[in-house]
Amino acid sequence: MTSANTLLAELELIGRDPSTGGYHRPAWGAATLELREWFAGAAAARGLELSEDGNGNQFARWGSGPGALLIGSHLDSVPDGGPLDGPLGVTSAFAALDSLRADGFVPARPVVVANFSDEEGARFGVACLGSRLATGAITPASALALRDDTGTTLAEAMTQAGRDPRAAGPAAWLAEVSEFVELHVEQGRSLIHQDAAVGVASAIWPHGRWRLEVCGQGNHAGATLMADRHDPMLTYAATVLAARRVAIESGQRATFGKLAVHPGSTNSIPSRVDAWLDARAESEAELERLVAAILNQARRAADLDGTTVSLQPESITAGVTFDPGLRHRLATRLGAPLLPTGAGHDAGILSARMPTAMLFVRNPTGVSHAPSESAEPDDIDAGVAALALAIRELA
Ligand code: HGY
Ligand code: MN
Ligand code: MN
Repeated sequence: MTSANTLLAELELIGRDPSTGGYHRPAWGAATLELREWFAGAAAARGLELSEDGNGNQFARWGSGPGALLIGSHLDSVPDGGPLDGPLGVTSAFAALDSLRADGFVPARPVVVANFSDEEGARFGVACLGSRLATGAITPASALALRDDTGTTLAEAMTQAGRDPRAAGPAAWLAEVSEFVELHVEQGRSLIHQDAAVGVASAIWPHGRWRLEVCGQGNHAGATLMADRHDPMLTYAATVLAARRVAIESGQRATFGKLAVHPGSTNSIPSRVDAWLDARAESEAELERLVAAILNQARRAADLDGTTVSLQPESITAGVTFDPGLRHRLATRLGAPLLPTGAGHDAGILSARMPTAMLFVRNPTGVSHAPSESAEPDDIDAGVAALALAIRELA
């Protein structure tokens, strides 16, 4: 019987940047292909039936027939991400099965462990690409045409990984699954404040990603008078500061975490700046207001700078209220608090097709999407025990 801590240690070096301790596990990259091999090995070691749908979502099945309980999470990461966002859910799923089987538990219906492909959307820009494709939340045509920063399409990346992109799209396995329970490291500090090792998700905030494109006039950094400039970097800078002010004033969240400056020359005024806005709010109306206010500020800055701006949505995720019956049943059975999250998850996408729930494991610092993301080994064990209890309760 292996604990989730032991299984996590097996993944420790895969895609790890020794200079930061962070992880680079983009979808269809070498690290995630190695992680797929690990997943296949973990399934084989437990006699679980391994399968993969046309979108790259991997499954390890215990038992046969319809009405399965799905557990698991994802193994890809954001650039320089932490060790737990995703992998904690997958390793805890295998560890929970191990502990149940060690106790002689036999589920009344199949239990399936999932490794969802490209949850972070870090490479192709759309979050939860594997579960969106499987549920029809995005069409194969638009997904396969998505390009990464090098211009490689998802179709090309899948082909290079030995997959057939023509198989991408709505998946048959959805008809055989009746609920999904995803365990995930908490990305925040609620459980610390509530002195609880495990929590149950109540909701996911609506959120999305927009590409801000600012066009100006490339020119010489030394020869161009300040009064004669149309510098897109200034418009971008004003927009970032405005986004922070608007988000603070409205109690929502706005982040510019990715930036591309063209041509990126030290002694040239840029001609164009592309920047990516991640905006999240407690309601759809608040999110709309937040993004509109940021665009308005960008346009005002552009008027002053003599530049032009556009803001294009790239990945939009509606708010999710987790199935009230299921979350209440788990919170009661586990004696765990309910808490909302500002982070998106595959469980959010699948909630459109079946009752889903999430279990959160306490994160002492709350930090995530950064190398220092952590959880205490005892809390990780508590998460596995909670997941095992949830499986007993549901399967
Ligand atoms: O970005 C998110 O909310 C999630 O971690 N993919
Ligand atoms: Mn994440
Ligand atoms: Mn995640």
